[in-house]
Amino acid sequence: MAGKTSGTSAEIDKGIFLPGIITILAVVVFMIVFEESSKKVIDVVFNFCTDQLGSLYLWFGAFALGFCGWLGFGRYGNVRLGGPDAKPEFSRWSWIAMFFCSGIGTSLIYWATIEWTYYYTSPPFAGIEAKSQAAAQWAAMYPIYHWGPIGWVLYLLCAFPIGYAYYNRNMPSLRLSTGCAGVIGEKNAKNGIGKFIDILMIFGLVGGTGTSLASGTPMLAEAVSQMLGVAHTPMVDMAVVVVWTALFTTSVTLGLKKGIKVLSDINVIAVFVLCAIIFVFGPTAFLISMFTDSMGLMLDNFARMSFYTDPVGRSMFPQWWTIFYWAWWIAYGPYMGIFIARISKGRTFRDLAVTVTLAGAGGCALFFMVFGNTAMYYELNNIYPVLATIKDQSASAAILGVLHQMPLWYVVLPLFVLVGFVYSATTVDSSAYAIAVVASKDTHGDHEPNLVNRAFWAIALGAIALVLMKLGGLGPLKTASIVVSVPLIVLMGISVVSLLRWLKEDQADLVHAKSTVIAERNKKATAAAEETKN
Ligand code: NM2
Repeated sequence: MAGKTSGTSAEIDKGIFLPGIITILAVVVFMIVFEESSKKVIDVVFNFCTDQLGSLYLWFGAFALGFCGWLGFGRYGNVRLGGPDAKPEFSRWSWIAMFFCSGIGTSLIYWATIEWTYYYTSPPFAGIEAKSQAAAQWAAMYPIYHWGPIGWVLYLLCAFPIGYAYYNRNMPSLRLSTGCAGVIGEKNAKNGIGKFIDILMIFGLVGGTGTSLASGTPMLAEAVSQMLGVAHTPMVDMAVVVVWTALFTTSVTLGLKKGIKVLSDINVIAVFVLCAIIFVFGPTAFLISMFTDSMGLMLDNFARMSFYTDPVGRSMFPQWWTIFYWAWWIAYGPYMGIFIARISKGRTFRDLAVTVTLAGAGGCALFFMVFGNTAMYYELNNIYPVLATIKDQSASAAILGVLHQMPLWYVVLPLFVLVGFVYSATTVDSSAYAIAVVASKDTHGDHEPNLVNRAFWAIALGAIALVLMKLGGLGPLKTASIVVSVPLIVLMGISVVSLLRWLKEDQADLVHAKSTVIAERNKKATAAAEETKN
């Protein structure tokens, strides 16, 4: 049933909006009141998920890669969201900027600078000695893998069923439940089961964005304090979250085209300038050479890493890193599916598969090449003690220390702060937008979700991060978002089966459309040949 829409805004679907808020509030309050016991429960569940179910994540990651590859290059590669004649709504540049900035937050620059340190000191695979040459090479490569193609296809997977249901099968809303409709039935997708699915997706996202905001906050607060020459107090942390909330609430209130798109465009330019400065004025030859080496190491070991569980040594490396990462990508998966689908009308399956995977993984790799390898260069050449600073002070202090060593640091630091702010703002504004889309009745045409709906979720996401940070209860929420990823795997799987059913059903039409195009082309070719003959 299509919802009533007024002007250019879509009516709020109270059936999702209210239970969504109530569930989130209930969980947050529960976690605050029963902090200790909820931490314990969640820890047990978390360990169970990563350890006992670890292989499931790895299989799912590999499956997503194979499936997206098949969709892109198999017989459905030419299927276009919105039908054969649909035109893209956004330029290629803005499209890439938007999906990249919506899926990646400030944590990229955080991890890009220091992820390698963990692998350098506790390397994967038996026989690689800590802090050895081999450890350095694996340490430079592994983060690129964790932020690489498998992560991006986990983001992309749901975009196919959700986008196809919305644009090609004309279902009224962009929701995970709609993406599952081919299996659970359209009726169930609209009633309790569907609502449960959507609330689960919202919940995963609240945890995910809360984590992003809270992990980026100390780093940015440290940077701001250094720039302004003030002490890094909890007040600075709070001010960072408040500025952030103002930024992404403004962006999401302005809407997709005037807010989110503009902020993403600005971000990508700032990021390129930042990376270019470090690349050109930094240890360029080392960056290129280490990156090249990483590519070889990754290509050589892609399958090994994708199925590495360390069943005998039980170092927990795969569980704490690869599996945890896959779960984190999955927690964002349905949201990214909705968001990518929303901005991808007029794009073919092939375009989606190739561009999202390559541009996404390539963009992340650029950061690791520039930030991570520069930090590693400083450590290996005794220019700055990254490892010791992390141990004695904090990861944020080490990141700032690395920045201070960088060429043109007085330009780099403010740019870093700008990018840091905008990066998570573009993640949270699109998250708030996606939740608002899910909590709307009908967003077809130019109908954006209601203004109150959009602004509400933006402020709510900021407020939750703030409350939890202040209470120190973010750990459980972060873990909870990982735990939610288990049912999300099942739901993402169901949405894939839905898509296959729809494609099969519609195949007759597709084959017909294709043969019409071929017949048309043949006719034109014959006519042209006739003309040349005459
Ligand atoms: N992922 C890409 O804060 C962020 O960067 C959000 C993190 C899932 C590891 C995404």
